[in-house]
Amino acid sequence: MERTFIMIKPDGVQRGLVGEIIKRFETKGFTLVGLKQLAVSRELAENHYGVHKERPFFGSLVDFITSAPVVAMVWEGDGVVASARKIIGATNPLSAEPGTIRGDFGVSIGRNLIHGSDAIETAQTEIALWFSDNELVSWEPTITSWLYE
Ligand code: DAT
Ligand code: MG
Repeated sequence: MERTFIMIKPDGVQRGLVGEIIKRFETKGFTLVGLKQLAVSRELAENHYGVHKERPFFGSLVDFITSAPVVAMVWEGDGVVASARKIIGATNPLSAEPGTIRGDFGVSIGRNLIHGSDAIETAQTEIALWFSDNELVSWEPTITSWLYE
């Protein structure tokens, strides 16, 4: 079953949006298989955002992500990687559609509340970076037959 890595960034935690954000993935019908709050080390932040190393915003992005706790999660379900990106919305919250997390709760690109893996391969790399195997719980919700035909 497909899995994706989702992280509520420091602004989402500080603004008390953890429950609201989790609720959106939960009520959609995805399954939570990993969840933890953590203070992110510089090393982990630089690794996670390594693809943006040469971008002018890299330093401030790493500063931001390490500035306060984040909530890291792994969600599972058919098509969860692409669907989660839709639930999250466009990178710039001012361009993100209403009804998306960034569209409903954000106003600036450097405070866009949440990260979601952008492809299945990226998700696998990010899950391995943020979670050890024994932190992930495989389980099948009893309501599965009411979600999938
Ligand atoms: P996304 O988080 O939608 O996958 P991304 O991978 O292009 O977006 O960029 C990672 C994060 O970097 C993004 O969530 C916020 C920050 N960022 C991206 N572009 C930026 C910019 N032009 N100015 C400031 N921060 C930016
Ligand atoms: Mg990205």
